[in-house]
Amino acid sequence: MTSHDSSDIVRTSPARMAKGLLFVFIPMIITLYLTITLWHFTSSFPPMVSVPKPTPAGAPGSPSGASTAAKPNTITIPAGASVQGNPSFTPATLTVKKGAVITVTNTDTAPHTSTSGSDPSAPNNGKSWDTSLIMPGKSAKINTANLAPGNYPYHCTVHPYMKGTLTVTA
Ligand SMILES: [Cu+2]
Repeated sequence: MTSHDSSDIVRTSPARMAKGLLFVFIPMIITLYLTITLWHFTSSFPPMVSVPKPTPAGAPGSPSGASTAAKPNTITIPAGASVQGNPSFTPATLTVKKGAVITVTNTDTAPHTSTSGSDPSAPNNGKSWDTSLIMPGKSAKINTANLAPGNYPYHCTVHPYMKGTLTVTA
């Protein structure tokens, strides 16, 4: 009965195959799920990346960069910014490396935007970026990955006298 033996092998193989595949795919799916979950978690807390705060005191091993950047890649809209003459964006000029993702935080009581272009009538108004309305206490991101190095004046569409400059370096 050799034919019985061979049919037995044929019948068990798919079962083993399925088991093997399950052992491969279940950990794969779990890993994928965890990766995606942690990815979102990590990207939703960008300030946590800048943990090495205590190092700049000593910092003998880091001669490059990290010298002047106190609040890297951050623009703050201070309270009172909606009143003409008050500081509108701090720092007024922010310099970042191409690819940096800037967080614009509105600490004022009025909604504001950061919109590229020197004013709402500029031909390039909003062409490079537009956060749209940032509500009080909220923040928005400006991604510089697709911006060519250079100086970018920007303004607030709600209060066109609110102006700032973003400088992107290579
Ligand atoms: Cu505004």
